Amino acid sequence: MDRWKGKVAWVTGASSGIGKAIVERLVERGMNVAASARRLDRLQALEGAHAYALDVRDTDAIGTCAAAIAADLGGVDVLVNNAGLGRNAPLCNGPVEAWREMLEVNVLGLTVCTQHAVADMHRRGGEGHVIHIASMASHRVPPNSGMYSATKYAVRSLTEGLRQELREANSKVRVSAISPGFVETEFAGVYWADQAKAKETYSRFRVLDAVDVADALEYLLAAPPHVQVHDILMRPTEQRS
Ligand code: NJP
Repeated sequence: MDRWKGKVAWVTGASSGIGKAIVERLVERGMNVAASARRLDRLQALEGAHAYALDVRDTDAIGTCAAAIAADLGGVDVLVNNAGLGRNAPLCNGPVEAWREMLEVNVLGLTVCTQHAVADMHRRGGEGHVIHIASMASHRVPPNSGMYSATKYAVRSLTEGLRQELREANSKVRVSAISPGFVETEFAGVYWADQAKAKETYSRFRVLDAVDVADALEYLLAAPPHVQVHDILMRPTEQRS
């Protein structure tokens, strides 16, 4: 990890859960971290990170945020596309607005953040790394998750699509994904809009902690420049599906 010391990481969705754990880890490893999300107060409480209010559904605002990070910190070397959500929105009767939100955050927002960050990495001429927080739902469709899973299958395609474009351009920038199963965060509360159901989701067996995902991310970053790990699939040991 030493070669990333003093380099700039942009972590989206940094106000809770996996994003927050990743910010804390990268600050600990000496990176200069830009943390973005909508809840600015939460970001400002993250010690040692730089806070940027950003709703990734607003694609113009993503450009403004990327420009602010470049002005403040010099530009991005590592992008962690973590902002994401699921909603309980079945295909037969779910609200279109919930589908739209998942598509805009998990797919479109991630893609626009990537475009800005990769341009930055190339401008800076150095190594760069884009890491998408995907899901085990990128690899099989869990019950009642048709649209959420569709957005995460899209992330899988966007990982490989970007890898191909970067190869074509002889870029030194690497792209990787992490596909976790259940992780105890605010995710289930957002998904069910019901705290009792959220608690139940994480109490059936020992689920992953956000720091377990931060460990996987550190492995991706620490791998030598000639090693590009494509995707890390990780489940709680007791998870069946
Ligand atoms: O969930 P949570 P996780 N604009 O709810 C942000 C994937 N994953 O840490 O804007 C900008 O604690 C939100 O910030 P805020 C999952 O799909 C998880 O588990 O302030 N940011 C918050 O910081 C996602 O991609 C599990 O509300 C927006 C963050 O996203 C990633 O892990 C399993 C936003 C969500 O934090 C992190 O989620 C799996 C917007 N419009 C994949 N909307 C799991 N936890 O079990 C949301 O397979 N955010």
